[in-house]
Amino acid sequence: MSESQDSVEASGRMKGIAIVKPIVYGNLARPFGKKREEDGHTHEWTVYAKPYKNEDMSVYVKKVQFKLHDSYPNATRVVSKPPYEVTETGWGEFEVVIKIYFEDPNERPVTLYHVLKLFPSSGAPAPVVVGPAKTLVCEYYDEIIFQDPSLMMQQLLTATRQITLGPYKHETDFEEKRAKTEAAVANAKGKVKLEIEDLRDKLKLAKETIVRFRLEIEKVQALH
Ligand code: SLL
Repeated sequence: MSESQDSVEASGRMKGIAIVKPIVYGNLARPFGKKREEDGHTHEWTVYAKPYKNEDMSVYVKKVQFKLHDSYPNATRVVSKPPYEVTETGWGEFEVVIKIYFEDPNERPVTLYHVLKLFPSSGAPAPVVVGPAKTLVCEYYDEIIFQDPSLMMQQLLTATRQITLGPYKHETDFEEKRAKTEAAVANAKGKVKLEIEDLRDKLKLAKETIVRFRLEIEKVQALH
């Protein structure tokens, strides 16, 4: 069999191909305003995984499993069509395990971990607050990378269609976030560069000092 790029291997995988699917996952949380008498719940929340771009993920996603805290009845929730989300009420924050399964059973499921956020004070990053009901949004951008996908998966991944014909946007301005992150990285790079220059100068000085001392020692030894 040829070793050329993009060829289908005996395993049925398209060697040399990587398909990237940007996604957004996280949660919304709306406070009731006061504790609910019967169960002490304080918020209604929705945890989700969705495409970053206007694209119907159900073409290649088989199901999404959300593993909630054990205090919830049937803590493992399976959603087999979009929107891939779970809405519940509760009083506490906990880690939700989001597992995405693909149409191709040979494609390993992808697992995301999201700490459900209900309260604006706890932890970073600062959540976005939207709407009159003071709904909090805590979501993240990520990418699923399909390396050497099967022919079937490659076809599903590229046969995309839109979820909505209307505008498609997120609560979080990820472009702004990208710009800010890039600026922060550039700034950090500058600082590291200065630090390296400083250390290089110190090293140079130390080396020169060693040479000087060595000469001194040789001089003194020559006298004896
Ligand atoms: C905490 N470690 O102590 C976390 C646990 C549990 C969240 C949070 C209620 C579930 C139910 C609920 O919000 N559980 O009543 O069905 O903060």
